[in-house]
Amino acid sequence: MSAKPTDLGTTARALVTAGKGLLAADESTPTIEKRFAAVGIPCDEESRRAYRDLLFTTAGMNEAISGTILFDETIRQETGSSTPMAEWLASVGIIPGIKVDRGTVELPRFPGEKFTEGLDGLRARLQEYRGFGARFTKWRCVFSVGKDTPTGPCMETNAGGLALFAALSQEAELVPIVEPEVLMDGDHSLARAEAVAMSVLHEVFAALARHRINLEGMLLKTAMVTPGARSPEKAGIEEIAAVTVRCLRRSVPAAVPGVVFLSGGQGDVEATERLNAICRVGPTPWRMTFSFGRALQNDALKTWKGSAAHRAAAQAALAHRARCNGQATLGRYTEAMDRKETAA
Ligand code: 5MM
Repeated sequence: MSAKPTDLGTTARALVTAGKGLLAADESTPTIEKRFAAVGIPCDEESRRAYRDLLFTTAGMNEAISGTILFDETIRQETGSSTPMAEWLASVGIIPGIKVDRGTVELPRFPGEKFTEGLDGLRARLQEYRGFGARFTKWRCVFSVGKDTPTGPCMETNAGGLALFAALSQEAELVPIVEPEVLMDGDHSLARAEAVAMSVLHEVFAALARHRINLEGMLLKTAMVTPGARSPEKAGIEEIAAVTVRCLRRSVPAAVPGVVFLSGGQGDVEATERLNAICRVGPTPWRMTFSFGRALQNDALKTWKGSAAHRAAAQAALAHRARCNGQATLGRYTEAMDRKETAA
């Protein structure tokens, strides 16, 4: 066997090390602008740099964070101590990665459905990112759940894009994180969410197989299976955990080393509790962990408010959330961990 698959596999497995997960800090400029605006922080290149610097230099982060996903602008920036961001992360034992898709656009003739752009010129960009020290990549596509959606063409188009992205990443010796996100928006039931997630995953893994993807050298990033955010149906934590794991067992090949969850707009503690329950369900062939954006950063961002005076408190908030989620991956999170923090 050639050295390449082993190297990819080593990185992929390191990203899902027991007790650790990923920090998704790959918000594109329009997205981070929205997040900053919600808490009154002006958005410019320096405020974005200062915020990512705050996140990445949080002491002890490497105890619960195995890897961090960066955005194109961030991988070109430096920490306050003039160290390139990816180099800094690697120096504290956190694997740097990069979001390489260029966002979603309307799928022509399929109103309301999207496809993800970014394949043009990707081969050259991957070489550049490797030069910056990236060891993995991420590509996200989105599916909304409606009466007649996602449609077959939407699933096929996006699955094809994910497969080409994964193939180009592996060719560049970067571990692809394949993220077909089924959105939580909508009033659909838990059963419908599971059926859609299964169809999407079947389509994606069929495309990955056709494109000869090395499954041992990739990760899947997916949403937990929940009823739609506006659904009258309320599912309990244990039910969500059982359905999520059942859906994944029926769809994700055993050769994939890890499944990492996005938070998708769930509450911070809610996301931790559900992850904890998922990780307690029972043996699965792949490790499961978090790759949260909002559910890790919400508190830190609200605390920081763009002021250097609040930097240490914001870092403490991030470290706390990361610790809780790290414990959740071991099924050891308890509500008391969050009570203690509130009391402190
Ligand atoms: C951090 O948000 C990422 C998407 O950013 P853009 O929409 O600006 O491209 C996203 O891919 C993220 O990595 C995952 O969806 C996880 O984030 P959440 O907040 O859902 O945990």
